[in-house]
Amino acid sequence: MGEDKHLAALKESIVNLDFAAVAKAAEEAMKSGIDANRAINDGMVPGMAIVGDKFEKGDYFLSELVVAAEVMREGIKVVTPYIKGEGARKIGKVVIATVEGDHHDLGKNIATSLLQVQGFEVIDLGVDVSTENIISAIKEHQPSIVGMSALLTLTMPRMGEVIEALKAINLRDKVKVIIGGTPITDEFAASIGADHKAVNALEGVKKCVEWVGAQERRN
Ligand code: B12
Repeated sequence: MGEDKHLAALKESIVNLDFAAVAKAAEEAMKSGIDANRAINDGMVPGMAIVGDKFEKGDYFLSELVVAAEVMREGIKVVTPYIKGEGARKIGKVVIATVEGDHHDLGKNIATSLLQVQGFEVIDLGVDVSTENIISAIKEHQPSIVGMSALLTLTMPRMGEVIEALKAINLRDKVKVIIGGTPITDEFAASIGADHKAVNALEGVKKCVEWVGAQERRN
């Protein structure tokens, strides 16, 4: 089977809400040597995008979104051990959260796994996390990077609130802020003063590695 066929099988298994098929497609993709990040970004994520379109058109209901998310989680579980990284060396600390009012966590969880594989210590605060709780975690853990995820246009402004709260307590210049999620644009990131908008989890994590590398060179 060619690479495209493996990616198509991953995509279809998510669209078809098929647990057995996603596990099989993920295992076969890994056996054939497909990069785990590619399996996620070019196989499973496009499948989720189709599920989203179906939901918008009324072909799928909320219950189907819930199942699709579980199917994708299953696929990610199979490919995660294949993600190549730095191993044991700890290179930095990241506090990560999905902002208040938002329960979408697949993207945040992928970013978390990739960060850990790259050697970051990740404090994952979970979903629906208030600005107050994000700020107190930053005060407690003193990370060099804060990652936030939002999938709803309604919850995106919470990211700006966190940045404003950081400024108010003079911590803004102590942390880099990276944000992600489908509705987030570069313009939005610039408008709230975030340091970076992740194109996808892999690109975002590369930016984090770059940041800590630059910091190490300065120290
Ligand atoms: C799965 C899903 C759900 C699941 C979520 C399950 C879960 N555990 O996450 C459930 C069923 C719970 C759900 C609920 C709802 N959903 Co929903 N959902 C989706 C769907 C289909 C896929 C989202 C997803 O997981 N994508 C895959 C992941 C991997 O992509 P991602 O999050 O963007 O992450 C990637 C990057 O953005 C990046 N990234 C993301 N975050 C971060 C953070 C950092 C730090 C970094 C570095 C990178 C990074 O990395 C990832 C991989 O590359 C989308 C449709 C879509 N096209 O996005 C709708 C969608 C987001 N949902 C939508 C809606 C409306 C809802 C509900 C309001 C529905 C309802 N009527 O109740 C509720 C809201 C619940 C809430 N309060 O949050 C709308 C949002 C519309 C809008 N513009 O606001 C969408 C767009 C569907 C649609 N087309 O209408 N949903």
